[in-house]
Amino acid sequence: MTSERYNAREAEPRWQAAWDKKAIFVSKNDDPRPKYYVLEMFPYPSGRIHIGHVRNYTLGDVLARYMRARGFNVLHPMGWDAFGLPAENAAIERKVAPKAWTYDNIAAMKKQLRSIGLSLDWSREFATCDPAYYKHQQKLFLDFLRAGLAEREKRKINWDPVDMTVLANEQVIDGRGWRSGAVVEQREMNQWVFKITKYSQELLDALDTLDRWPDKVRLMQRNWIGRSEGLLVRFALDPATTPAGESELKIFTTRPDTLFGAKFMAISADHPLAVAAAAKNPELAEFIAETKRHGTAQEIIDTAEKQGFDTGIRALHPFDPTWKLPVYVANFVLMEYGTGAIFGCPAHDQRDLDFVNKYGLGNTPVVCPEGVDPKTFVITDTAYDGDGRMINSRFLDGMTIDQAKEDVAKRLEKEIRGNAPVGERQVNFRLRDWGISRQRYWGCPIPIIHCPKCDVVPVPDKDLPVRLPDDATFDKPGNALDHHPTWKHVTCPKCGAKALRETDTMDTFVDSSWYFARFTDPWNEQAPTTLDVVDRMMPVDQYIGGVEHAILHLLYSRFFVRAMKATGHIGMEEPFAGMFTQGMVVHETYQKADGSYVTPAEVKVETVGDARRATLLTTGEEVSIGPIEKMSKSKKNTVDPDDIIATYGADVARWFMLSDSPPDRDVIWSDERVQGAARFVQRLWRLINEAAEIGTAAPPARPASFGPEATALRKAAHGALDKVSGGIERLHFNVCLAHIREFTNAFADVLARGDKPSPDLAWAIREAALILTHLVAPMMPHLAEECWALLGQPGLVSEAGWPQIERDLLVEDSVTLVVQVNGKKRGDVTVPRGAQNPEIEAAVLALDAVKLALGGKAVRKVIIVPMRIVNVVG
Ligand code: ANZ
Ligand code: ZN
Repeated sequence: MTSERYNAREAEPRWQAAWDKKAIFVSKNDDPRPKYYVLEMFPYPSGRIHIGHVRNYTLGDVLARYMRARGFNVLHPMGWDAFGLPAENAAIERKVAPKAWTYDNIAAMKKQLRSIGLSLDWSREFATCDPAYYKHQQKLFLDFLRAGLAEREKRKINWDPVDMTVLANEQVIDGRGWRSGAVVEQREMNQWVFKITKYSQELLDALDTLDRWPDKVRLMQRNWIGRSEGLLVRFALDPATTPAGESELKIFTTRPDTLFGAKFMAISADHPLAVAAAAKNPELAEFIAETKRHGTAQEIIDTAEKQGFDTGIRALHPFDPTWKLPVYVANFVLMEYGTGAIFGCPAHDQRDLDFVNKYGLGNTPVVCPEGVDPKTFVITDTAYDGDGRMINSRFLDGMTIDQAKEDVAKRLEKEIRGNAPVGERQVNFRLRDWGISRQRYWGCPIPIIHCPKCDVVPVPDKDLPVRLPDDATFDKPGNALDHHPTWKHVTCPKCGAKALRETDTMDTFVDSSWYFARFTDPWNEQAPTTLDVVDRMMPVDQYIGGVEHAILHLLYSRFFVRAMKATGHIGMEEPFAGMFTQGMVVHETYQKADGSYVTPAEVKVETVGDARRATLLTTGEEVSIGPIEKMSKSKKNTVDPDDIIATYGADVARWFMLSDSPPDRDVIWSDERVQGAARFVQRLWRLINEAAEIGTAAPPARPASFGPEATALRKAAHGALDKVSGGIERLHFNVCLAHIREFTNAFADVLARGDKPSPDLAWAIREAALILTHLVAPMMPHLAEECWALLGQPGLVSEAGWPQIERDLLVEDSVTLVVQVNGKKRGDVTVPRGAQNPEIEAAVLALDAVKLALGGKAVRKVIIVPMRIVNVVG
């Protein structure tokens, strides 16, 4: 018997090499078996794999290995989301070319990924910064342009005058650029946009079909798309107060029922009426300029104090021309939504209430909650947005909200002013078209040429790819493509005049919006996809990634696939049939007395009594144990996958990642638990060694019958097989691991009995060892290969089929029936499966509870509902 320890460091690279040599994870597009596409969100090549990657890829790998064993043609590819700002920052800070930096990182991370033992098809690998990839992205852009799905549009953007770049809303902090600190300007600039709003309704409706997506992700997308039904209302303006040329104000409301609670009108700082009013009012002009400086990000608007400026203009109530409402310019009204103008009803909208309380405009409640006396119902600091009946609303009084909405809509639709109705029903979406222009070097060039004569000219398909120049320099702020001495100077493909290339590149979210489709045939040089292949291999059956991508990446991808369908590049709408969002890896934090953080590797944690105490390994200085938080560089609470793998091996890291919490929850990194996983590996190895030795004595053929001991073991083995199979399919990996541990314990008990097993038991022991090996193979593939070899099996467990479950071993031996006396439950009874009625009857009548309930009365009848209930009638 071997007592040798399992040596992961020696075994793991050996098995990785064996898998590579046989290319068993390479999937073929002409494989006739049913396909299964597992994909984890591909990484950004930042330089190193972090522990979150290990979790993400392990989850996908378990599923991929399992489905492969179940006989599917599994597609499990990997690539690199390789464009983006960090490469340019590296170029600025370290004077390395973005391309060199990126590919060095890819090489380093690929080596790390290999060390985890993932069953990836590397033959399909690509990086999105490869011209061989982005060439097709440029082709897709041009096809979208021809189909009206891409457009050039003037847009308001945040401009950082120091960094000379456009900033995303998230990069504007208190009105200043996040890097430069310069006051951000709002500029109108030509931007390329994808027309995602053409699909607003469809993207919303189809969410209902995505039944293998988390509800929370679908809800987030629903809110992001933000459909609302409402009414457009044209308010007439009092001519005596209104700048020349203006006569009405159009607003959008979802609450036309509250019209009689109106106290003011508010318009956006960008609204034409605001601009007109400011022309003769310098104070107003200053207020508008100040408001714009604050930026337009939703969060800024939501959190900033509500501020307004009375323009002096008065609007007339649509149901009462003598009722005049002041028109304010307000910082909380966005130009990009609805009409950029609202009427304010403070009693029923918190924002409006905050506003009137500041400016002393008062409020009138118009919806009264059921059961509250309208005479005493007042609103002070908290708006009421619940249900109720209309009050203080003339002809609407007594109606429900819905009735009032309908009544107002009907009346205003019928009322004609000028030659248009005053009210018009409208559906609005929050979703905006996707602006993809970025003033950056390290991104996919937009294949457009600007000609002084022909205006915007698409680069002809035959000239693709438009390649990034390798010799860009980064010594000036702004876009290196724009600074390049020659790159942008071209001749117009239409007329031959001197022309300029578009120097904006695409948002990197474009790169990740179709990579999953490219993986199906990355070898096609002619087109982005190969139709019959992409339609056979897509959709992704199980996509796995972080919830931080629940909105943008997943929504953009859903749009992109629709646009690809419209332009003939794929035959379906939805890219991801199943979506899973994994939790984070978290760790406690350690801080020295001076507040600086130290890494877990630098401290020793001890448990003294009930308390835990942490000290610095080097000096023994006590450090405080802080809260458990997401691993981050700033808090230094990270663990390095390389260290873990070097110390314990990849299988231990994988096992730990799977074992501790459900995969959609956060997992707390714990050294003790990792050591527990390491002990389990050794234990399993010892058990398989013992079993292997016993197994050599087992008869080669399956015995005709099994004794009770062998049967019990076989039941445990097949029971575990059944539960683990179902658990993997539902991604309940932590539950699977609990079943494996339970079965391992049962198996260890049998082996511990020590006496020479009968031939049938020896056979069952060998079977159990093989099943155990299969069960751990998706999670700890290296150890499983080692066990497989030890058990004398041919080939590799990674290419072996999943064991057949013997269903009759899953059937329980006994059944439990509910016992009733005169229809009332009095207990239950357990009898052998297949027991006959007289036997059941005797067992029931022998129960104390039954005797007690009968109270000496004679039994008139016993009714037996097979497998379920016994009713004694007395
Ligand atoms: C009057 C009113 C009374 C409103 C009330 C709400 C409650 P959703 O559901 O998101 O579509 N609104 C309209 N356009 C706006 C803009 N450009 N900027 C800021 N707010 C705007 O929201 C629609 C509601 O948001 C509209 O209904 C409008 O205020 C406001 F008791 O009109 B409501
Ligand atoms: Zn031209």
